[in-house]
Amino acid sequence: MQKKNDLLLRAALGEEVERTPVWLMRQAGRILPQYRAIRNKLSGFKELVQTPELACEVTIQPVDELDVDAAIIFSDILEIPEAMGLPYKMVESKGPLFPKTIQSQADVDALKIADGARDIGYTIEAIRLTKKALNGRVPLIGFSGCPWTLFAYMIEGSGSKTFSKARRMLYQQPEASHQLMQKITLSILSYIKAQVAAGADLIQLFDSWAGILPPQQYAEFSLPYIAQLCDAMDEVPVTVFAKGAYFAREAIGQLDCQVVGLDWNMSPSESRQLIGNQKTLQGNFDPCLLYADQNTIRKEVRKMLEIFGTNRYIANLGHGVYPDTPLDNVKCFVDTVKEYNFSKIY
Ligand code: 1CP
Repeated sequence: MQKKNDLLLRAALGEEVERTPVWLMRQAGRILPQYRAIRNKLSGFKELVQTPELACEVTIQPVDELDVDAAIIFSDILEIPEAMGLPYKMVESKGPLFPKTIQSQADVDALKIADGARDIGYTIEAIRLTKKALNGRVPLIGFSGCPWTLFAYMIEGSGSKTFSKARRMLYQQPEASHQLMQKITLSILSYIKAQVAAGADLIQLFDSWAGILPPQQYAEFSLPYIAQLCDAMDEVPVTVFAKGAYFAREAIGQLDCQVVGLDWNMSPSESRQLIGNQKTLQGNFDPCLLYADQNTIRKEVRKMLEIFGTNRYIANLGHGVYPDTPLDNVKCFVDTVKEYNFSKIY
């Protein structure tokens, strides 16, 4: 039997590890030819998400191909808005689109609180299948978008550079905004609890659009809801990745989570100082550096590992890997982390 790899979980909990665990955000996806082969046979992205056997297969592909220390379940953050009553389409090479959006108190009232196990049962089933297929090989990460990031898509209706409609809503209808945030939070909670019950070993919360809010609004409309989620999740470690929220690092350090994700704009040493020693840090290699030559990649990875140190650290990128990144460079990133000589710095 293969040896159980629980490096990620031990690092998340602050236990000693023989080497730094490594995985990549968006590792299951278009960087892998195996993924593209499956994807091209289907009607679209949603068919892949909603077919548990296929979602399981593409979740395991990067574990086989890249030998990373974790799998992340293949799904999307937009399953929750859909489960609450706002269906989306994934438009090829453009991104998500919600034909109906939330604009008023009446729209908020009409949404339901999702029941994760029932309404997103296909991903819960995919977790069950993946957990069984992995058989302890590496931990399985479950995930959700954070309330603010889901709110942003539900108001805006699609991706956006500014999310100005979503931000406008916070100023014009603060009460309805809080009510929506609360409904989203309860939906997320039901969903991540179901993920854990199905076998997820760690939950990562993505606040991908954290960085577009002013600090005060982030403190009012995002953090309290993330805090509710962290407070209610004591079964497994939780990672909070708030992209661009450099201004909120101190407050994120106070959340009841075990891991804080950093993007590539955040300095490791400054982040450690602001967040404190009680959290594991995750990140924060610039995904664009993976377009550089491999000597540069190796040099920069070692630099990153030296700065973060061996304690309470998980190696990753500062955001998702870009789909056209050369696969050999992704492998170079993973292998350099795994080959790094710990003894040198003891
Ligand atoms: O063509 C394709 O196959 C679709 C591309 C794709 C993929 C592979 C989308 C559309 N979603 C996913 C999977 C996905 N999404 C995962 C799978 C597991 C893994 O990481 O390997 C995860 C964790 C997500 C999460 C997600 N979806 C986030 C949060 C993380 C982040 O990158 O910030 C966000 C913001 C989304 C929305 C989304 N889904 C897809 C796209 C193109 C977008 C971004 C839309 C925009 O521009 O705002």
